[in-house]
Amino acid sequence: MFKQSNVTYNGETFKLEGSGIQKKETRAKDLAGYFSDSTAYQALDPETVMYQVEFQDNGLAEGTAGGLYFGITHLYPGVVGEEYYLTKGHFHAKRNTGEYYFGLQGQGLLMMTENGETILEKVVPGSVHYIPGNAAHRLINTGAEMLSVSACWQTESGHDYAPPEEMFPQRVFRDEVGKPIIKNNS
Ligand code: M6P
Ligand code: ZN
Repeated sequence: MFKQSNVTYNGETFKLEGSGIQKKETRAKDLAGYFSDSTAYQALDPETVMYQVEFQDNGLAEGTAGGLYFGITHLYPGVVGEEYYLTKGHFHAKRNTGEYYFGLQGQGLLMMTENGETILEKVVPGSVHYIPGNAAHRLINTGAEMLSVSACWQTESGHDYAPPEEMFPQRVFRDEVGKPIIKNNS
């Protein structure tokens, strides 16, 4: 018999629809220590939503071997001081498990760091990104609109939120003409 999936991707809103969707919001208060300009960070309303993640609830518990998750991150545009809004970023708790990102909406960067070396891939609608299994990874919104990026990762990967300065030795700022520039953590 034919069966309808309980989750649909809406290409106009860039969001998931249906039943069985889990959502998680990350607010300014959850990002203490993630931005270089602590004065500008403290000036934010702590309840400001910085990004939302939605993913299909496929019934699998994190840590289950063999399964996959599919989700979408929606990262708002903006800067803290001159540093662009970003996701926390993480290693996979089970190392050497890769992940795919796929750009849906907006303009940004995927920062991947492995053994102290940083790769920044431009994320645009339609861009496909393979994240190697041992790389710390995060999204950075360098554009003026929402950055929406879909992701597919293994149920057994988990998230290792190591201290940000241990994961990412470089940062991305807005320069005087509004273009992204890379700086080393001092
Ligand atoms: C993507 C995936 C998720 C991740 C989310 C937000 O959707 O990589 O596993 O949770 O981005 O990123 P973070 O967990 O680093 O805040
Ligand atoms: Zn990941």
